[in-house]
Amino acid sequence: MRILVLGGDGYLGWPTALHLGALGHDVAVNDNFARRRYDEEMGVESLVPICTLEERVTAWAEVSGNTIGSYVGDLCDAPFVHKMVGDFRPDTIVHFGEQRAAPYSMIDQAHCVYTQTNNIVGTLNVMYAIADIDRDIHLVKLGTMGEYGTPNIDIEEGWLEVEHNGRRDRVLYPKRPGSFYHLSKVHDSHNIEFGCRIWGMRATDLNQGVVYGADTEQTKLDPRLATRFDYDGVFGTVLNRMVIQAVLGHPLTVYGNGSQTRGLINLVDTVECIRLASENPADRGEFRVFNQFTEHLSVRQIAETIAEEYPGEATIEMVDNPRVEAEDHYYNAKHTALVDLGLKPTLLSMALIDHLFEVVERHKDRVDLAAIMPTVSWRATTNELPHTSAGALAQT
Ligand code: NAD
Ligand code: USQ
Repeated sequence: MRILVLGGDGYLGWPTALHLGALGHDVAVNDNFARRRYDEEMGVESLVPICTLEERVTAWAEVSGNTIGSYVGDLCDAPFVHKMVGDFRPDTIVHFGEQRAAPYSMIDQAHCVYTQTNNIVGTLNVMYAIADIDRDIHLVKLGTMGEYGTPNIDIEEGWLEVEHNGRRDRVLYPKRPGSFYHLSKVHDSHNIEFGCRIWGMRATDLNQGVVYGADTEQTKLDPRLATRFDYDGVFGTVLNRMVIQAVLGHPLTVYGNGSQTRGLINLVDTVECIRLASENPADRGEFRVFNQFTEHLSVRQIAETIAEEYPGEATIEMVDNPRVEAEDHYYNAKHTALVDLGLKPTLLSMALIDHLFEVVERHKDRVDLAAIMPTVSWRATTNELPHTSAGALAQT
């Protein structure tokens, strides 16, 4: 299968490209390196050192004997996207290529507008390229569990059967997300569902939970194949951050009372879910939604698990929640579709956490302690971050 991975230089996109390549698929990646520029803007770096895309692709050819093609360019550039899709002629497009940090989107107006423009326009350009070039191309799009928010009813996989005033219908599950970033994913989902209806596109929207983990079978083969690992208060995600905090002797930062519950998934399962979705495409005209996570834990449970497992001393600090989010809430989200396709979940275990401690120990000298505490408040419309003119950097 020919698979084009958009955002293929990122935390998830790069290991996915390697996983698909290792399984014999013909893979190319696209990226505009926006993520590397957010690092410059924030003054931070990935904990694990990462090579340039060119070096990564060369290393993969040396290690595996396989080629990964690369298309460097911005998904917001419509002619570029059309040319890339027409040139590579993929069977499947896996779309990771968006600004993905909720705090980044909440810094100020410029970062909000940049995030929504980048994500929504990029996705529309991909949809138009598919519609014009080949409507059989299967779009596998990364969405997020955060699209649903925390409703007081069970969360279904994308669709909801509703009975209202004696009539029934199947509707898109109502969304109530918690940041302008998460909202960009909701807008994408609605646009893609519309594309499936009007153009007969085939699409799978993967509503993924918070990812944790540092490596996969392929990224471990050579240090040049490593993927990024973020820990800062803007781009670091909760479990990865808490592992680093434990190793550094920094208190584990639980926001609010820590009862807020999230779906989690290990990086090795992410790449496998993408394979399963790609190899089992949606039907023509079908907007298929899978909830992509393997277990759910409250933030406090995550902190307690890491603190208990850490061989040294680890303390937990309840930090004033910088976000506006429900802390005590109902949570029961379905996630059976990927298991039905063959996913064998990798659950959080001592072995996995111990491995993460080892990775962090190896690179802990690279951590900037000043970047750990949260700096972005959901309540403010401006803040004290040094750079507030987003996008300027990201789009150069
Ligand atoms: P990432 O920021 O590491 O990777 C995204 C990549 O997309 C980056 O390399 C970036 O440079 C690229 N990109 C952004 N805008 C682009 C544009 N206009 N043109 C071309 N490339 C562009 O993020 P990630 O953690 O790998 O996440 C990938 C996707 O998965 C995102 O869409 C994210 O919303 C989704 N997701 C991530 C998580 C998680 O915990 N990391 C969880 C659920 C969903
Ligand atoms: N949290 C803490 N302490 C921290 C960091 C976070 O308590 O130090 C809490 C947050 O308040 C939130 C939860 O942990 O309640 C998750 O925060 P996060 O930063 O790990 O994840 P989130 O902002 O939701 O975003 C991440 C990815 C995003 C993806 C999303 C999946 O950055 O791309 O879409 O996870 S989900 O959460 O299912 O929407």
